[in-house]
Amino acid sequence: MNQILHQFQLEGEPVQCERYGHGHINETYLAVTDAPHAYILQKVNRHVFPDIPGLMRNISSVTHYLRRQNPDPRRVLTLVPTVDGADFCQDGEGEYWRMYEFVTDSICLDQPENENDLRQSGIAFGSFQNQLSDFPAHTLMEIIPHFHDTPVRFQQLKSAIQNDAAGRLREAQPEADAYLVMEKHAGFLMDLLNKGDLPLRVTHNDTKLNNVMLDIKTHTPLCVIDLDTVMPGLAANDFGDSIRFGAATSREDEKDLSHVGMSLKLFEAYAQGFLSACGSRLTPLEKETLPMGALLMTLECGSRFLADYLNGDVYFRTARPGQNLQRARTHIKMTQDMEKKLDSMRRIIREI
Ligand code: ADP
Ligand code: GN1
Ligand code: MG
Repeated sequence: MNQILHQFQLEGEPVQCERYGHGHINETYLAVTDAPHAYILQKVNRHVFPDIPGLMRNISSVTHYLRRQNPDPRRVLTLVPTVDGADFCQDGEGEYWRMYEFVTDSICLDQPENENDLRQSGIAFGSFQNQLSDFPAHTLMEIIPHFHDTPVRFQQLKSAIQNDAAGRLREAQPEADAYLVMEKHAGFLMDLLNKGDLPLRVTHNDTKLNNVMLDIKTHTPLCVIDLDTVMPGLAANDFGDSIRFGAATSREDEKDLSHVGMSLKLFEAYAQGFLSACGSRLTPLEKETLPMGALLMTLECGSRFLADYLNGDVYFRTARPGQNLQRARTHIKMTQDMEKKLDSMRRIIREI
């Protein structure tokens, strides 16, 4: 690891480097030097991202654009250059590595401690979208085609069911059936997009609570992180993925399904934060589609967890056997809960 660390322009000599965080995709390390100075070192997932140099160009141009609006280093994710002045390096095995400044005096939550935490994350992701509203979207590479194209995600689930590559379908048949019943919702947003009724915006596309850094004392937003999937997308999807994760009454992989559901109070708190930061830029139809964004992001993510379980856990990082199936189960229950709460969600949005 020392060899990799020395590829970057560090302040001081590295004295510590250990695995860090709870992301499902990249391999993340916290590195500390004797300066002392803290950095985030990441091995970027080559299996998930087909064009890492292109991905790094996206991140570099987005962070430069954001920095022109706010030069405070805690307010924008900051890439640390390599000794050659590049944004990333490659090791002998062809793996790609990058480094960020560690956002100091910050906290990153896997679950909100209270409603205000979720409201603050809504402000963070809403402001992010707002700050990028005039960003030249055509210069961004589409990092993963069809990333939030729910009908395509259902095709991928159906292929996984058909191939049954890991021989797990028998065990997961009830879950597969449950997703296929809910497939009726899948085309809702893509149909509106294809008809030209919804605009594409520069969106984050992975708006989990643990992809935003809050100030450790005040729990107010510092910056949005995990910019790997920034590309043109729908406002409702950014809104919805935050609800999927942050407004859940349980963890993503809770085994006791009696704890699983969506909290309308947390939904309302996030919606207040998000709309206060970017509501004035959204069209009336975009605002109306926010509740369906929550339902669809939950349905879609759950279908991806199930497909990955059937494929043999090849995409999302798992910490124990069966974790992707447990994630898929919570997302069935969450989606069903959202189906029941759609009218209440719509009322909350109208009232805000
Ligand atoms: P993944 O794509 O695997 O989710 P992330 O970029 O989200 O990777 O990083 C994983 C975790 O590492 C985050 O949830 C956060 O806890 C931590 N992290 C990432 N970047 C920073 C940073 N610049 N400062 C502090 N913590 C960070
Ligand atoms: C992944 O990287 P992370 O853990 O922030 C995934 C998201 C899923 C999420 C589910 C690039 O996000 O799409 O919604 O897991 N990221 C990618 O928790 O696939
Ligand atoms: Mg992440």
